[in-house]
Amino acid sequence: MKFQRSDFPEDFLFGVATSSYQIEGHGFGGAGRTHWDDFAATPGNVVRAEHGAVACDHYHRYEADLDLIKAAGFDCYRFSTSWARVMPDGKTANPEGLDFYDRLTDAMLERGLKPCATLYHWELPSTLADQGGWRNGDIAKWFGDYTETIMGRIGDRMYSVAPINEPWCVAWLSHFLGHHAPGLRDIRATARAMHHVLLAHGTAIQAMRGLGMTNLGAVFNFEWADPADQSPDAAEKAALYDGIYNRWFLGGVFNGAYPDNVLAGLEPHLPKGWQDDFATITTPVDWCGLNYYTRKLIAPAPSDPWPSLTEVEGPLPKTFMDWEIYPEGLYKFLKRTRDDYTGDLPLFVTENGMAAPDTLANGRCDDPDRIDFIDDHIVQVQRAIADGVPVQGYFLWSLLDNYEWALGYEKRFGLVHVDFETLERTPKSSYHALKQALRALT
Ligand code: GCO
Repeated sequence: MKFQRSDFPEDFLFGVATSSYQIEGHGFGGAGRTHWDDFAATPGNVVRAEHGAVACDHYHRYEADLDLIKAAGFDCYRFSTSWARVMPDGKTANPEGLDFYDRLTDAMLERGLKPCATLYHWELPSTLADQGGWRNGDIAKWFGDYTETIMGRIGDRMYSVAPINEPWCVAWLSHFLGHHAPGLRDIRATARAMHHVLLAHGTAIQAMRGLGMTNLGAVFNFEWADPADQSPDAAEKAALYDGIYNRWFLGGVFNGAYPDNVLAGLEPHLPKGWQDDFATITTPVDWCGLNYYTRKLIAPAPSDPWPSLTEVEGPLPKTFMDWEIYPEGLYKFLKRTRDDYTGDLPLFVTENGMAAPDTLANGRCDDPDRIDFIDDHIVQVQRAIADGVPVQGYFLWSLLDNYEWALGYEKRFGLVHVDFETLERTPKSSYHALKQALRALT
């Protein structure tokens, strides 16, 4: 790596991120069926119809996985708790599930790792999907109850907690684009999910405040939107994409308002009295997390209904996800988030990383592109810090190769290679490089 720990402020945190359904093995420990199991069981939704029943078997191998995090010199582990493991029917607690997260928490603390929890990384219990899932406004209350159940058990030992990973994915990607569970393509469902996901966020923050918890945040994913050409129409559509993807969620949580250009399309479909919910949605948080991977070039699609826009292929080098590599976008988001929304609030890069078709050869896995990717994005974090943006940590996505949702197991994001036949773990060269960089001080 081109950086070392000593290039950062002393209390800057480095971590890795994972999520429950992507690594644990949802077939174990009495976890309930999720809408991802239903989505994957429907032909055409997921590559080779792959699902998370075994995944990386982290459920049984978590101690060895935490050893890997510790040995690399990371400070934090950003993990998630599965709603359907904790409450298989969405409402009744599963003692085995609570015990698992209790063991996992203690195993982190034994290793001196800071537990950074996310409460929802997309494991909606199927029973709640049956009741409309994110379309149903009652989900905020259901989610609040789940929050109290899981945090009532492990909340006393968390370093930080965020309720919901990537509200845009929960709402737009899953209800408008139909790429993720529940696979809907319905504008009314989308509008409701866009709003209810933030209402659930605020409700969970209030529930955790009620438990006396601190260091609570929100985690958003952002994509930089550039117009595909110089035309005013393309500029307007890029601004709309930015509104839908980025500003809706930041605006809701930090300013108590949604962007006008997005309301123009969604307002007719929002639930009655939606404005009243901002009192809950804007419940203060202690930090803001940014997940950042890429940018998009946006062009008008005049023959489509609202939002009448489309993505066009960009010229930059791409990852195995076909995502353009655009490190500067990370700097731009850190700066803009501070300037327009969060002010002095600490910011964390809660996810950044890339997929590659990594293979094992002679027991080694070389991933030089990932090393460059990380270096190039770290430079942008340093640029933001130099500009006075209060960035306090950086988390890699991900520790392990894992279940990349609709793309199944072939898009490898890990610092550690996983053989999905034997489940053997092999640290890649990026893991070893980071270990060097993070150890430099000690
Ligand atoms: C997300 C999620 C992860 C993904 C990762 C790569 O950002 O979509 O947090 O679950 O695996 O981002 O797509």
